[in-house]
Amino acid sequence: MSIILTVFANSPDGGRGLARDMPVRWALEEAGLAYAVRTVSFTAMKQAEHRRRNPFGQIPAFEETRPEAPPLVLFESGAIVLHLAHSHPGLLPDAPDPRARAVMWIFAALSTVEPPVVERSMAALFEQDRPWHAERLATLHERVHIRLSELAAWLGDEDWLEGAFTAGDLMMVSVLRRLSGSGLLEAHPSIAAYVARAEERPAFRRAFDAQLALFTAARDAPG
Ligand code: GTB
Repeated sequence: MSIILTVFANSPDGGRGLARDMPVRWALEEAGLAYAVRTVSFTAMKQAEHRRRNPFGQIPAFEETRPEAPPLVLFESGAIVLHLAHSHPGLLPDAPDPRARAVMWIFAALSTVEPPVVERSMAALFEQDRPWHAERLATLHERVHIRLSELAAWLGDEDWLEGAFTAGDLMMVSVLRRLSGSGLLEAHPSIAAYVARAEERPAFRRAFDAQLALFTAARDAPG
């Protein structure tokens, strides 16, 4: 089996590992799978060749070549992580009920926690010059705080959402990391500690270092 992950040639995240290839890289590392990287520019991302991999002209895209079956091409970071978690040990419990609960947390990360987090990032990045910016940002911060408080109440003193680390934690932490630098995580110490705990995992470090090396090489390339 060989895997190719398509990622930004020049990530706008400044090497902070905030783009959506990061949860996929992390899942690949947790599962112990080797992969190659294909880079795309912002222009190439919108061309027909890449849109065959991701119809929305975005990263990530994932291709898995297997000897016994036609290549599998996937987009959507959550779907890719779920595919890896289902097909390789290490990211989901084996027992059906704990497995279903871990999958539930992947969806909770993407459909309940992520919307206010992303809306806040977009407002902070692109709406700074609007007269209503401060008021809107305060509203969005409040929405994020509500989700973080609810998550902290669930987590309590536990290390992970469902006892042992799963793909649900991987996806939740990937979403929460988009708050880094906003000061919002620090207001919820148990959530900040949860994110830090996940970032200490060797698989996370390998994934982070790989995307940083790519970012640094692109930044330092002549021309
Ligand atoms: N739902 C899809 C998924 O999860 O795979 C969303 C994919 C997506 O948003 N991809 C973005 C993209 O390709 C990159 S990750 N954008 C280019 C385009 O649409 O033309 C989002 C992202 C971008 C930048 C930062 N950053 O600078 O910190 C963080 C996250």
